[in-house]
Amino acid sequence: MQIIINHVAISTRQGDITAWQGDMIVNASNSGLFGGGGVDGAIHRAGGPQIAEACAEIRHKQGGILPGEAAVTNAGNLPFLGIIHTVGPIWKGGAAGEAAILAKCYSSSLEAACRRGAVSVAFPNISTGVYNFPKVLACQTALNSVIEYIKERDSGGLPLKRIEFICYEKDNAQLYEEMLHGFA
Ligand code: AR6
Repeated sequence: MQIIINHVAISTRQGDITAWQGDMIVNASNSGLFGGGGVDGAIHRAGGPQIAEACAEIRHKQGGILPGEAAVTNAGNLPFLGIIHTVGPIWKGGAAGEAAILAKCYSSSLEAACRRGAVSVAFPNISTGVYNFPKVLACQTALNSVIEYIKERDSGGLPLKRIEFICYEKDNAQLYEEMLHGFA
């Protein structure tokens, strides 16, 4: 499923984000950029120790990143221009501003991608694993945030041409298909 907004193609597919082909991928990291399980573990395993070394540098320089923020490292052995590490909110019931923080993860990551001149970027389903964010709300929040970001910008000045949501799990893949249809 693909929609085009302001000359940017937005699509979704099921798969492993480390095998994606494009300029930059986003990692669902933690505030210390320590590496962990889930998609974070998969990216560090596939990219090798250079990514963890770059994460350590950021940690030493600025003490990590806050939920909603993004930081860029090299991609190690992976064939990307870089990895955009963002930190999603831990779901605490919804009254702690979790949706706004999740929306900011997507906009901060797009901002970082644009700063590096990326033409294409792939997102995992941030916070929907061990951080336990409800999947339907996460999908709505992700799509709304990305679409708002693109609509607010002049497409002539936007390097991005392709944004893809890579869903590891089947239920998320179906959810993104359905919700993208709603925007078509
Ligand atoms: N490609 C794409 N998506 C994946 C992959 C993969 N290879 N592997 C898992 N996912 P999670 P969070 C999906 O738990 O909830 C880490 O330990 C997964 O199915 O990776 O943001 C960090 O260090 C789910 O839909 O991230 C943090 O401590 C989505 O990625 C913490 O987990 C996110 O699940 C962050 O938790």
